Amino acid sequence: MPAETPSEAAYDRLRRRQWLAGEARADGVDRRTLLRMLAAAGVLAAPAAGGLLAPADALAAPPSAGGAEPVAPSSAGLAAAAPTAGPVPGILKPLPAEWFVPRGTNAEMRFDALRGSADGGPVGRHVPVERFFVRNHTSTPLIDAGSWRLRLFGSGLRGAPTADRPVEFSLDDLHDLPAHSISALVECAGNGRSFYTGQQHQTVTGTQWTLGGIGSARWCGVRLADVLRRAGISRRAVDVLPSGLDAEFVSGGVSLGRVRRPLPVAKALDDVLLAYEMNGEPLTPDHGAPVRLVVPGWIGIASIKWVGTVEVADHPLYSPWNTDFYRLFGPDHPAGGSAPLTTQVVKSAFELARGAVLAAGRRHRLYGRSWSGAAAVRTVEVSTDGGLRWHRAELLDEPRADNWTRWSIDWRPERPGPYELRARATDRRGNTQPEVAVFNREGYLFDAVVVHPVTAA
Ligand SMILES: Nc1nc2c(c(=O)[nH]1)N[C@H]1C(S)=C(S)[C@@H](COP(=O)(O)O)O[C@H]1N2
Ligand SMILES: [Mo]
Repeated sequence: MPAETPSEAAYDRLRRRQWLAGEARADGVDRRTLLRMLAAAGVLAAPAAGGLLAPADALAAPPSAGGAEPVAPSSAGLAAAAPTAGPVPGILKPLPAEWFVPRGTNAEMRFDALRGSADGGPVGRHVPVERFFVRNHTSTPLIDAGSWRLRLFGSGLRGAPTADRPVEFSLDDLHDLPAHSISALVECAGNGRSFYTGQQHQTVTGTQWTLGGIGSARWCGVRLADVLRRAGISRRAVDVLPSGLDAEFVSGGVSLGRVRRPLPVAKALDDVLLAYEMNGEPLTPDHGAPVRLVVPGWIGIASIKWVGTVEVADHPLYSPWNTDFYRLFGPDHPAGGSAPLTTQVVKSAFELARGAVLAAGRRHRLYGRSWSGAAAVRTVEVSTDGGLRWHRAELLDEPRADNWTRWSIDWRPERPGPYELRARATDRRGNTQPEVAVFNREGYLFDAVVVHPVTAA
C-alpha cells in the first residue's frame, strides 16, 4: 500500500466532512452515532494517521489448507477474508506477472498480454476469468453458497419488509428463475487515472491504473427485475441499494460500512443482472461468488460483488459510494460535485507493451481494442506520428454496445528512434476521445487519447 500523501489525507478529511454534512448515512449507523464514533477515533479533532485505504483486518480468518475451502459464514453473517500469499493481499487467484500488474489491493490486466503467444495466442473478445482484472476495496471473501441468501427489504417493497424479516432467495431459488445471459464490460471508474498525472501533470488520488482496469465477459444469472418483481417491488420504489458481503471498508480509521451503491429503479429494472456465472462457469471468489450484480455500461462500482442484501426504498438512498466517491469534484464541476457517475466513457488501448521495441524498416501489424459505455464503437483512428496524421484502423469485430471492438492497423516505422502511437475511438452516439480529459480530483473517467511510446530499432 503506497504511503498516504499529506494532500490525500487532507482531501480525505474534507470529503468525510462533506459526507457527514449531507444526508448520507451508514448502514444502521445514524449520524449522531457516527459523529460519536469519529470523535472516539480522534478523527474530528486530530485526523487519524491511517492510510486512505486502511484494510479492515477484523475479519481475517486463520489460513486454511490450500486457501480454497469454502469457509462457513460466522453467526453474524460475515464472510471470512481469505489469506493469500500472492502479490496482492486479499486476491485469491494466481496473478502471474505476465498477465497482471499489482496495484494496492487490486490487479490490473496487462493489455500487451492479450496478444501473448507463449500462452496460446491472442485473447478473444471476452477475457478468460483467470486473466480478468480484480478491483477489491478490501479482500475477497469466501462465502458458503449453500447458506448464502439474497435478502431484500425496505419501504419500496409491498408490506415494507424490514432488514431482520427480509424476502429471501437462496442460490437454488435463483437457479429456478429464468436464466438470462449477457455480454458486458466491467470497467473501473478510475481506469486510465494514471494518465491525469503522466500525461496531463495533474494530481489525482486513487489506484494508478493505466488502461487495464477493465474486462469483458459473458455473464449468466437472473434479471434483477425478475427478483425485484417477485420480492414485491411497489410503484413507489425509487432506489435500489445492493450491498456486498466483503468486509466493511475502512477509510482513515473510520468504517464506511459495506461496499454499496444505490441504483435508480429505472436502471435496476432495465438491464441489470444478478450473475452467478462468468464465461460459462460458476463465479469465482475474486469476481463475486456466489452472486454479483452486473450493471451494463456503468462504472464498475455499480456491479456490486458478493451481494448479500438489496434495500428497495421509496425515497432516495445514499452511501459514500454515490456521495463522496464516484462523482466529479474540481474547478470544472459543480461546487458540491457532479451527479453520481453512471455511464462509462470512450477509451482505446493497444495490445502492446508501453515502450515496446519494434524492428525499424519492417511492417508490423498493431492490434488494439476500443470501447464506450454509451454505445457501440463507430470508428477507430490511429496516429503513429505524434498525432499529425490519422488512419482508419480495420475493425475486427462487429461493433456492439455491450462489448469492446478489436481492431488492427499496419505500421512500418522507416527510421529507428522513438515514436508515439495514438488510438482514438468514436462511438455511435458521436462521443469521441479528446486530446485532454477534464480534470477531476479523484481522476475518474479519463477519456483522452493515450500516448503510447514505442521505439523502432
Ligand atoms: N462488494 C464489492 N463489490 C465491488 C467492489 C468491492 O470492493 N466490493 N469493487 C467494485 C469496483 S470499484 C469494481 S471496478 C468492480 C470490479 O470487478 P472485478 O473485481 O470482478 O473486476 O467491482 C465492484 N464491486
Ligand atoms: Mo472501480
